[in-house]
Amino acid sequence: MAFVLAGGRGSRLHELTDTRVKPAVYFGGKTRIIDFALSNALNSGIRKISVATQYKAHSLIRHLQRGWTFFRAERNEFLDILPASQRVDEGMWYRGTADAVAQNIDIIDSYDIDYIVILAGDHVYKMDYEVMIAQHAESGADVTVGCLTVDRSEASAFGCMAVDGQDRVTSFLEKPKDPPGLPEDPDKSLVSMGIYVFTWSFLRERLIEDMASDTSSHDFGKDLIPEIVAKGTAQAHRFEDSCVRSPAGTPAYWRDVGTLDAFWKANINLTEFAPELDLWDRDWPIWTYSELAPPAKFIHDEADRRGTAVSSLVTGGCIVSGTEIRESLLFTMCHTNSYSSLNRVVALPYVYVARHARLKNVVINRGVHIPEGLVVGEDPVEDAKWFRVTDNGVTLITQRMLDRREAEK
Ligand code: ADQ
Ligand code: ADP
Repeated sequence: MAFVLAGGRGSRLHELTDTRVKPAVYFGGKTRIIDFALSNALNSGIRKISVATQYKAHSLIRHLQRGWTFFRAERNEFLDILPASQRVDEGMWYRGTADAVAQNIDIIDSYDIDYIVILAGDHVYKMDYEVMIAQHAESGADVTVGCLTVDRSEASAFGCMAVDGQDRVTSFLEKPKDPPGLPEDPDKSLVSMGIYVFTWSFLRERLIEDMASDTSSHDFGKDLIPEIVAKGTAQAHRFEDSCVRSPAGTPAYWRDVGTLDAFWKANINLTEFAPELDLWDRDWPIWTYSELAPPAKFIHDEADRRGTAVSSLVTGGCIVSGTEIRESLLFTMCHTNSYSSLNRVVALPYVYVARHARLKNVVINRGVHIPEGLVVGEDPVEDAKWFRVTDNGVTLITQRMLDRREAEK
């Protein structure tokens, strides 16, 4: 089975996660971030999936209920939503990632499984978990940890690992201030993807011990994994061996879109001539709940201004009327009007852009109404008075920010 952790907030996305948890944040035009982990599981042949939720889960649960209905109960297939519901003790929410699994031990027992894959619901990548599970079963390790190589300058956000010649994990440091480099390349570090395969009987025992501990923070990365590594029974699995490359031969793609800059960039990258993440691969589809919508429409206005979108992704239900759109991504049901231009804009569903707006390097939250004549992306000091502007010059616009601006102007 796959157990997907989807309870943490994702605070570095700021107002994008004010009302929804990070796994429920939209990504790529039609999908949400959690769809990648769930689709990987489904495409890997896993038909028993649980999703643990906690923080601001309504949007996520609604998405799963509407869209994730691909399972046949008759064959004992399911997607089970497991909200923190004080099952073990009154007043006790999920205290950490390991506790989110521990509080559901009886439910997992009832699934009658041998192996469990623990996944985070907040990364964008394509991976065949079957390869990793097979490696785990063959090696006889207590846990197999998915890992990849990143620049050492970024590694302090991760669990950093060292391995021996057989890829047995010899050390694991959760988010160290000064991450160790690779022996063969000191500028790179080997880090945990937060993906673990356990033999259930082993994990079950460890979780019961961990639940009773007063000193543990009940977290995989902080507590369980370092302990197992110290015993010498943890094995590394390399993402390169199981990542789904489409087209074949392209670099292994994995992104934590946890900051506004990373979120904006990964979405805008999809508009490139040959994006590193191929959403068009029919062999590894990203399943989702898709809103019923008519085709996107591009129209000339009455003054014969052309509605155009070049190097862009425009989703169903959009109306581009007399607007010039470049290198942008419009999610479902956006509507833009004459004399406006959008340049490197990520517009979530149901964004409305009135006339004479000029927007550049912007993320617009769902349902926002951009007022007539709004200019963003040309004067960062003015933008920062009303909106959230990142160090890299990406601006996030929400309706609340616009309402405040309207009230104070
Ligand atoms: P983090 O990225 O810090 O480190 P963490 O905050 O533990 O990840 O969250 C992992 C997943 O669990 C996320 O999907 C989150 O939504 C979910 N989650 C967090 N708290 C939860 C709770 N109380 N209940 C339910 N779900 C919860 C981890 C590892 C690192 C590794 C990185 C890779 O600890 O070692 O390098 O992931 O991103
Ligand atoms: P989604 O993320 O599914 O597109 P919305 O952006 O419309 O949905 O809302 C995200 C979540 O915030 C939903 O759970 C919704 O119920 C909740 N929500 C939306 N507007 C408000 C509001 N004004 N006050 C409180 N909660 C809200």
